[in-house]
Amino acid sequence: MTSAGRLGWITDRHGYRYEPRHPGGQPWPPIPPAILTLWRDLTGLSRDPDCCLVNFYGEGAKMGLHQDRDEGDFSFPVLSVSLGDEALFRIGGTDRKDPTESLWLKSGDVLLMGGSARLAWHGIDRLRFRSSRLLPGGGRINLTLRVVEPVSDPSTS
Ligand code: MD6
Ligand code: FE
Repeated sequence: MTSAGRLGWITDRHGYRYEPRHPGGQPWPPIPPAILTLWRDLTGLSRDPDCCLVNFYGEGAKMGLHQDRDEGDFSFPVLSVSLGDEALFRIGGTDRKDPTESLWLKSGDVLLMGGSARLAWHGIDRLRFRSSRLLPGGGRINLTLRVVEPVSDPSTS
């Protein structure tokens, strides 16, 4: 796991949080322009994301059902970009007990979770390891773009 952008998602003995610096002390690298273009085109927002979270999934990796709720303003969507091996994505409703549906996310797929889906429970059940040739060693990279800080100036949203 790593990040790009103004804020990155880290964990240490104090728990999980967004921080302006990598644990090594350096600022996070900028979000690549092509990824920012994707965000602007797909969300139509003039507010850019604060964080591009980068997650690597190796063979057998999964991510349990969760909600993304560590950001300050849930009116902004989260945009996810899938790269590499196919992954079985499961999404339900805003209640953990809501029924879920599953779909395979392939390399290049984008998923925008906004509106009532912003707080939907979701996760990755499994990977089709080596189903893509994008990454030489196999695996999957998922990017999620998020606005982390609540906006005080309505003209920036
Ligand atoms: C993944 N994605 O696709 C996991 N979160 O690897 C997420 O957890 C996620 O795709 C928030 C919004 C969209 C997502
Ligand atoms: Fe998530």
